[in-house]
Amino acid sequence: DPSLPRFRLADVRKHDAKSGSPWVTSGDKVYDITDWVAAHPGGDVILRAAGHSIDPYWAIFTIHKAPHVREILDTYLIGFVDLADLDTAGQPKIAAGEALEDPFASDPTRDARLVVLTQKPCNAEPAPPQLARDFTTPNELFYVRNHMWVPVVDRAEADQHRLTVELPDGDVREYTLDELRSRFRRHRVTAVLQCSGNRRSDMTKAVGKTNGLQWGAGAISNAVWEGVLLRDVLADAGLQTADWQPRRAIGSEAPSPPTTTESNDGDDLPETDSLHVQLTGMEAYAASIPLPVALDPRGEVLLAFAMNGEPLPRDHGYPLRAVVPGFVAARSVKWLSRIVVSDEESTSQWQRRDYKLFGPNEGGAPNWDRYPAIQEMPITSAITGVWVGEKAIRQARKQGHLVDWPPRSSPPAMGSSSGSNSSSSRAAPGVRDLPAWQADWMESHKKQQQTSTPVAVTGYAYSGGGREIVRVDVSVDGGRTWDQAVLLDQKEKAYDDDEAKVKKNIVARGRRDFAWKRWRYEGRLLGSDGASSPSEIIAKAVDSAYNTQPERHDGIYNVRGNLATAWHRVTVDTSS
Ligand code: MTE
Ligand code: MO
Repeated sequence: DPSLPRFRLADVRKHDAKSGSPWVTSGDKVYDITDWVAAHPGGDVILRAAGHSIDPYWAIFTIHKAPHVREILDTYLIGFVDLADLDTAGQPKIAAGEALEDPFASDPTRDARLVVLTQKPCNAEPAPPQLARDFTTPNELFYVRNHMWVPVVDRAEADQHRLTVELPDGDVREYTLDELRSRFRRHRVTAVLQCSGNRRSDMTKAVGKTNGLQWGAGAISNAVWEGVLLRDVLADAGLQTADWQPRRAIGSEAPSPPTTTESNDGDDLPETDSLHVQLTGMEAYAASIPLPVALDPRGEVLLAFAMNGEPLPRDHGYPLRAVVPGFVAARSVKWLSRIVVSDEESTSQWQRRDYKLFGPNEGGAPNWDRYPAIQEMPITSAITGVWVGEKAIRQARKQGHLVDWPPRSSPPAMGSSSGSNSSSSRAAPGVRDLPAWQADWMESHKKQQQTSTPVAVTGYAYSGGGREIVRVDVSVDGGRTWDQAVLLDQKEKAYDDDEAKVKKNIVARGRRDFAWKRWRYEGRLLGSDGASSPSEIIAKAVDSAYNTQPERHDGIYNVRGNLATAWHRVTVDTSS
């Protein structure tokens, strides 16, 4: 509309975030976003651009935001930038000394050891040798998956960080971080966070193009989270549903059983099953989980403020984040500022679009509503280190990659393909006591041992929903033969064949385990005639429900490359 006025940039600059009447520009257009900010819960995002161009932000948002957002912005158009302030390309001139607004300028610095996929926003994963070296990932090595910039919360003001809780009846409660810490029972849970895009690059290599960040096997990490239980906070806020009446007293282990008495007036209340908990971060990222997940008396959905004994690092949600153990990490909303219990899922594209799985043939413009959002995670595993040959293995030990290797006092028993499962080797019976065919076999096996190359392999395995990893199968010959890896327990010591420990392991299977299991394997690569050749090393895991991984990526291929969980394969060339 040419009848609209033109504004000098100097005037636009005055309409900053503090002005009470914020404006932004896009190209040569000027928008008054005052009403937008008032109407949108995530309106403070756009406020970051107030007085300036929204285009640098737009570049970030177009990754995810639908064109309809632009249409909304167009309704706030009030005019154009004065011709005197436009360059020859029709873009607002940036005055000397006026830096182009960088939304990421206040992002924290990251550990140099992280493998960076994108800098702005930051997406980075630990490199394989460090990935599963420790049971709990050091905070500075924990993978980072940001959709936007890192919100700035001043250390001095963190205690006053506000969490808004809105209930289905419209009631709103506010908690400061300080209140959450002091008024609620603290809870600790060791849990993996894993992005649905973990190992996406494996699927791409095996099948073809996938959309999204091409993660290696490092979009997963494990930490001890500390915070308060979401269900305690919801109870305190006064949430009631037809089949769930909370005990008000904080510290109670479980909510009271459903009551059917008239006096509870339960008829007017919504059913738990029909509700969702929407979680929104300070930079407007949002997602949701079904309410029953939050209320599960065995559940451990946390509002976390600490990670591995330290305040949350900024990249991981400082000062408050949700942690939904066993679920896709996209639900563990960082920089948490708002919770809404609603009769619908979060309307964000991170809930309704990005984290869904279509069939291998369903590309193009899929019907987004056809399938549910990814919530509980399936099983996966990965190889994080392979060392071939005595020398390399010795070096790996020195470098600490195999520090928690099961102690071995004597060489592996003959007849066991690797001996890696036994720390106390049984003595092999004397060759002369055996039938001839077996003695022959032992001889040839011995020869193979001499002509083959030792290999050490490390990795992790994880399953969602609290299902514990019970077994990891490893093949060093492309899947012709298999052996079992040694699972390391949480105290970083290896299980061994000791009867009592095996029993302990089995008993433990009844419980829920939200952590990963790291594993170690030691075997031998057999070349034909003792000659070395490329070998394919494969790992696949089994969980307590006997779920296992698909053999190939073809069958689970999806255009977004989500949940790339097929057997993990690494080819090693032993000819050098
Ligand atoms: N929360 C906010 N506020 N913003 C985000 O971009 N990314 C989500 C989730 N929570 C995200 C978020 C996704 S997709 C993942 S995989 C995890 O955070 C990553 O958590 P991490 O960076 O602590 O590893
Ligand atoms: Mo993610």
